[in-house]
Amino acid sequence: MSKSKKEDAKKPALIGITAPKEEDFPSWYQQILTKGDMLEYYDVSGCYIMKPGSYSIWEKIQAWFDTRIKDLGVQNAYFPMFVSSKVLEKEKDHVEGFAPEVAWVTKAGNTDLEEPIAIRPTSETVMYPYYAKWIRSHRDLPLKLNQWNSVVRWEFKHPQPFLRTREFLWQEGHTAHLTREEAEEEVLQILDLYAGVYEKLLAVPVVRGRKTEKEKFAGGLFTTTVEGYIAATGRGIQGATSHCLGQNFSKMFNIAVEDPKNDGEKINVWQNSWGLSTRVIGVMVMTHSDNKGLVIPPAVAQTQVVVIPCGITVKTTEEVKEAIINGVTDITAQLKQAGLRVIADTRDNYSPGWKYSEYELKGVPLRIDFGPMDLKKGQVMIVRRDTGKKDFIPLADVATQIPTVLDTIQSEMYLRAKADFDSHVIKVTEWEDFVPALNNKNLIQIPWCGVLECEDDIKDRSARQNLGDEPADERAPSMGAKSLCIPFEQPEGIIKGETKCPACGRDAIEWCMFGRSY
Ligand code: 86X
Repeated sequence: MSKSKKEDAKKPALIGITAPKEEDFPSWYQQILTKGDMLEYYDVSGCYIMKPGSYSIWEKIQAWFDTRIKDLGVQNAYFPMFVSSKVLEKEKDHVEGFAPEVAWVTKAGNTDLEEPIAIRPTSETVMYPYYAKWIRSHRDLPLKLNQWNSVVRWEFKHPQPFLRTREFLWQEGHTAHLTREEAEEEVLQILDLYAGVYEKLLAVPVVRGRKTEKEKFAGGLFTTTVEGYIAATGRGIQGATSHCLGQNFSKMFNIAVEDPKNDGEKINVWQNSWGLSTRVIGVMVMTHSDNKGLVIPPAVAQTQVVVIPCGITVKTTEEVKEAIINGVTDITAQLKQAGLRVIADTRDNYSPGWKYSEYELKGVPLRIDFGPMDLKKGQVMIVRRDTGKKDFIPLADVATQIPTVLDTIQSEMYLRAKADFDSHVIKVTEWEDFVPALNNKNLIQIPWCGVLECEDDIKDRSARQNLGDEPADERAPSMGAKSLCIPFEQPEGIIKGETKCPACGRDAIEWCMFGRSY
């Protein structure tokens, strides 16, 4: 005992989160990630190290999504990360707006390359020339390939771990179909899987919808999206996108087959592309975590349960001590047997209190304490990370009840986040209510006219009304509102020819969700 006391004295005190989420969100986010052991800063701006604490979450997402896209007939492949300038620029229109973000390799050692080589910011131009080569007959369709890779976009906006990084991990799926109907069906199937990643795995609610013409991927026909909400900042965030590309790319890259019905007629294939990135982890962290540290939903937590021996003092007999350690080992084995991800922390050079703080920081969903009193009563104490609520469970029921408790945590985390999101989506029908609602950290739905100029106007007016001299960046509340999506689930209340768009007075067509956004 005296030995471990001494060791304790040498250990640096565990410093918890010192920036409150409500008062200094940027510092809070930084502390949560580093002290929660998810992330390490790096000396290239906009690049971060994903430690096992976050990478394991990505692996869970990969496993879930990968299984489901394979059920849809998608296969994984890997294409090179380098793109020749000739190929990248082949597709001028698509690349034009993005050109400033493309990173180039210009040298090998001290020698200049003959031609600079781009690093993929996305893989359309890398993949589609080979789609043209591989797709020769309608029998080669559908072609459905996905890759799990990283891409590089050299952005100059303020970087943020997970949300905006210069290199990020994602999956990009690219499929080719004979018919428009088949392509469109897949767009929505994938969007549902994206919603599933958020709602089922990360316990984060999203709104499914379609991007406006202004916000869609310009290279495609239409873009569907899942939109999230960061309650702490009141900003919307694009969660993932599933695009119906139509025939734009297939015409450009000459991806065509002969019509199986009409002899000899050439048909350009119908394409989709869809992507989900490690941004999801940032959204999850911002949604659930608190001033004690990370709060990770059980479905993706690397460790779902930690079992800690408690109440051992100098007065505890060897016999009781041994019985407690054996109990902890047994509980752990039973939970492992029940299929849970569980660890026992039997280190004797850390106090239980120190361990509690550590697992709170790391966001382990459930803690089990086992001490002399529990031994006597044949029970364990459980403590939920999300609510802090304590409860007792009979030792004999641990293997059956703990999985249920984890399911409860998962669904209650989702329901709390959903209630928060729902209460911050405000329907506005008078312009005068728009900016005040925005300033109260809401997203806004308006009966909208669908006109591009009106959308530009809304952005300008919602920015300007917040006079002041802050820059229109990241931290500035004066940033204008963008359209986030036209939700698939439309509220009632638009009467054709009667209901007016509150921003411009034209006839409203459908409800559109606007907000400040990431
Ligand atoms: C748009 C479109 C699409 C496959 C997805 O959203 C899902 C997965 N791709 C990506 N996009 C670009 O096309 C793009 C192109 C260049 Cl050259 C760039 F530097 C940045 C880009 N960013 C987004």
